[in-house]
Amino acid sequence: MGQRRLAGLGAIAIGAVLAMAVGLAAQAQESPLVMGVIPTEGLGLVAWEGTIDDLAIEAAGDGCRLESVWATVGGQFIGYTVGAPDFVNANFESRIGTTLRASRTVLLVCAEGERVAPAPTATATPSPTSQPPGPTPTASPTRSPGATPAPPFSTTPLYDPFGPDLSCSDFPTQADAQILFEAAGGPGVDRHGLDPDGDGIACEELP
Ligand SMILES: [Ca+2]
Repeated sequence: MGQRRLAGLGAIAIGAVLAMAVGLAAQAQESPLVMGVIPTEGLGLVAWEGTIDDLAIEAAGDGCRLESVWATVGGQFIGYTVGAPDFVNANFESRIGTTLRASRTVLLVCAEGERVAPAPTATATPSPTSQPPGPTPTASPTRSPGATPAPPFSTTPLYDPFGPDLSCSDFPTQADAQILFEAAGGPGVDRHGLDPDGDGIACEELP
């Protein structure tokens, strides 16, 4: 009688274990976290199928800044310190490797009191579009104190408007001829014959 009841309980227990195993197997297909819960800080015991780097990313997504991963080999704890130089983790890498198997349960250590905000995308990398600040634009050159501004357009005739007769060839530019032309009475009076066609513009041929 008593033995039968025990047997019944044993069957239930075995059934529960089987159900857990099936559940874990189903979980294993969906998530690299095969068993356990990643803590936000302190210790956690998990079975992870994948690399330690991926585990660190997953942990960061859960609010854990992963400090180290510990596993036992031959009854001895061997640690992998995340982010440490290769030589620090050489023992772990040579005996376990950086890719964990679901069959191996590892101990996680999340940084205490430095809970990181769960990142929406754990693989977020610095934006490639962010560029270092470019050279600051150089200050616009200031006019040196000694530099005199270009003189305003002069309206002073090069010659005496009422002096000796002039021709277009006496002027370097049309503007110079025009000034004298107007000073001498142009366009009403073309004293020097600078506007033979009478359109009011002296010496069109000049530059
Ligand atoms: Ca003319």
